[in-house]
Amino acid sequence: MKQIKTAIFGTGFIGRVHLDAVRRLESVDIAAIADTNIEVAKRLTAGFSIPTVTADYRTILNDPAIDAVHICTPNAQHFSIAKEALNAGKHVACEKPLATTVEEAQELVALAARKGLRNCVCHNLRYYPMVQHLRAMREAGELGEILVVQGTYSQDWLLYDTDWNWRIDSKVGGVSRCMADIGSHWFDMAEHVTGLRVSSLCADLQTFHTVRKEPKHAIETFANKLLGPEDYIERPVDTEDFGAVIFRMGTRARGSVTASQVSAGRKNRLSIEIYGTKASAAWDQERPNELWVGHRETGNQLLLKDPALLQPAARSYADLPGGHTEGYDDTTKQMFRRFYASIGAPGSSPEYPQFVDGLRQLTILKAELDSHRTRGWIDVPAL
Ligand code: SOE
Repeated sequence: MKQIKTAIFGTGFIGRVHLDAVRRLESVDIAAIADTNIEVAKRLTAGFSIPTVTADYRTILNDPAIDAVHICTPNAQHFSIAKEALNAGKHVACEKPLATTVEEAQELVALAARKGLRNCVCHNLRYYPMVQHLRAMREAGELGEILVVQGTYSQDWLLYDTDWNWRIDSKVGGVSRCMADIGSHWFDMAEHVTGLRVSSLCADLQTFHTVRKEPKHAIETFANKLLGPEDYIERPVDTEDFGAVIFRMGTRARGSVTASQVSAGRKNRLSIEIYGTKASAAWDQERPNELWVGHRETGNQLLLKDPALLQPAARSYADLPGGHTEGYDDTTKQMFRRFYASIGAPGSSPEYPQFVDGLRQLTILKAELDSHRTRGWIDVPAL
């Protein structure tokens, strides 16, 4: 198979995750890295023998040898860079949220289709092996009809008013923070696993810190815990710390979820519980290799990840034998493996979240923002 040449734009927390994931794929070479902070980019790539490291991503887009690009910049730049990349004929893997508005996302979906280019939006959390097992259990009818879907996505890294990150600034991160950043992962997983669509919702959002102290110098995502009080400037905040959503999935299924970036002790807890007419199942990202299955008439089960015991449809998402933990990094590897396989196999069906899934999440997000503003229920259009 042809060796695919790719590039990564942005070298923050998630750019490094992409770099690690792509380096684990045999058919792909990382040929270039771009970051406006060239020193950070050089530090990251030192020792990796990546031929091009530049502050200007456009020089990479102009290079005909590059087949694909990864967009790992702050959210507000996703739309314009993805548009330029597609127009330059590159396949695109873009971090979520795909854009900051529904209209932008629609334009990207249409452009990618017109150009016939592969497009991926990074809802990687679908690809934990036990999440795929849960999906396959539901497809096999083991849960029965789904009645209730509930959960949370809770983090604590923005609990204090001294906690800062570019996502807090709506001009850089977009008008929504908590719901766009982590609520979108939860809804993507809920729809992916249940096969149902959120049809209407009612949301309540809250900004606990309407003023935060921004560090005088740029810091890495999650690295805010290391600074002292003297290092800050006060800034007004217009993005939410928390959201609660109740929702309907069609005529019968009902659900609720909270997303929070101010929940002490919860580091990255995406938890989802699905209650069906035959059985229930619950999964927690902080214990990703376990799946709880609940029964009415017999004892409950705690399943441990073991490829030999997974549903056949879930097996290819586990690369290691039972007892060998697979985690967050592995989900991105699984996603990009399928993205690059599709580039090497024109005409094949994509087995990863595409721009249309990014558009879906922006549609749900818009409904959440409208609902919060109007204090009422909002219908979520089907795509
Ligand atoms: C920060 O909240 C963040 O890094 C998100 O941007 C990711 O998508 C999520 O996986 C972990 O938390």
